[in-house]
Amino acid sequence: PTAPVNVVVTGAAGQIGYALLFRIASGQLLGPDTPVRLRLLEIPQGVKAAEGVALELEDCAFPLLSGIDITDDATTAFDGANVGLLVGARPRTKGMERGDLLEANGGIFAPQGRAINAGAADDIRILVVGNPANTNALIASAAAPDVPAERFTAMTRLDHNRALAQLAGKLSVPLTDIKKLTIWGNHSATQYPDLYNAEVNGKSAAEQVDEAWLRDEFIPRVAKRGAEIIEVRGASSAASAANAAIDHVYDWVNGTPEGDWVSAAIPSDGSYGVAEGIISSFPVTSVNGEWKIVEGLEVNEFSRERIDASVAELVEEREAVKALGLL
Ligand code: NAX
Repeated sequence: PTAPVNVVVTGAAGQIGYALLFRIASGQLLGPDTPVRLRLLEIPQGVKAAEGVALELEDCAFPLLSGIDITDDATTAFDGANVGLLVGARPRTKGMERGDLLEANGGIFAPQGRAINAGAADDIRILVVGNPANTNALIASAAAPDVPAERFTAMTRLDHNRALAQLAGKLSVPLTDIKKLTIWGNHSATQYPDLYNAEVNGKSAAEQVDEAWLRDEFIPRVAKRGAEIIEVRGASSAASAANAAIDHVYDWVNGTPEGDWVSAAIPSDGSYGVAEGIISSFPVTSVNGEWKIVEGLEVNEFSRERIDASVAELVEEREAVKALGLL
C-alpha cells in the first residue's frame, strides 16, 4: 500500500473548507488509489469548528482517509506536507484600502511560506485560493526561498470553469466540445477570459459568437461572476471554488488531457510579455507533474490590451507588497 499523502488545508473551518475536505478525503483530489492524511490549519477561534468538521469526516468512514490533525500552528501543519491548499485569508472589509489588505494578508502568507520552507516535503505543491490569491502566492513563495518558485500557484480554475459554462450555454453545446480556453492575468475583475484561441468542435470559438457578446457580456459576466453569486446566493462561491481547487491539483498531479489546456496562475517566465516573476494566469498543460505554459499562441490587439491591463495590476500589487517589505 502507498504511504498517505499529507494534505494541508488552511481556513479549514470556513465555507470553502467545508466543501473541499470531504472531496479530498473521498479521493477526488489525488485519485482513488492514494490515501490521504489531512492537516487542518485554523486560527485559534476556528479550531473548535474544525474539530467539528473532523468529527463529520470521521463519520463518513472514508477508506482513503488515514488521519486528521488539527492545529493553529503553521509550522506543525506544514511539517512533511505534500500538498497545501491555502484557503484561509483576510477578507477585504468595508473601508479597507488595498495596502491594508495586502499587509493583513502578508501577516498570514509570509509566516505560512516560512513554515513551508522549514518543513514541507520535497514534492510540495501549493495552491493559493485565499484572495488576493496571485499576490498571496507571491508573498508565500518569497518567504520560502528554498522551495522552487514553480511550486507556488494561485487559483484561476474557477474563472476558467465559469467561462466554459458561459460559452457552452451561449452556444448550446456540451462542455466537452470546448477546448483551449484561457484565463489570463489576475484573479480579479481585470482577468481576461480569452475566446480567440478557444475552440468549439475544433473551430474558433470567437468566430461562433458575435463580438459584442464576447466583449460586452461574456467577459464581464465571467469576471464579475463572484459578485453575482453573492447577490443571488447571499454568500460567496464555496462549492464551485472547492471544485476548482480539486480540478487544479488533480490536473497538476495527474496531467492534463492531450490536445487541450487549462488555466492556472503560475510564476511568469516572461512568456507573452508578462512581467517575469509575478504569479499570473496562463494557458497551461501539466506534464510529468509540472505546469508548462502553452507557447506560441496568437495574441491579437484586443487580447494584448486586456492581458497588459491585468498584468499591470499584478505588477502594482507586487510593488505595494515590496514597499511593505514582504518581498
Ligand atoms: P470563510 O470566511 O468562510 O473561511 C475562511 C476561514 O479561514 C475561516 O474559518 C478563518 O478562521 C480561516 N482563517 C483566517 N485566517 C487564517 C489563518 N491565518 N490561518 C488559517 N486559517 C485562517 O471564507 P471562504 O468562503 O471559505 O473563502 C476563503 C477565501 O477564498 C477568501 O479569501 C475568498 O476571497 C477566497 N476565494 C477565492 C476564489 C478564487 O477563485 N481564487 C473564489 C472563492 C473565494 O471567494
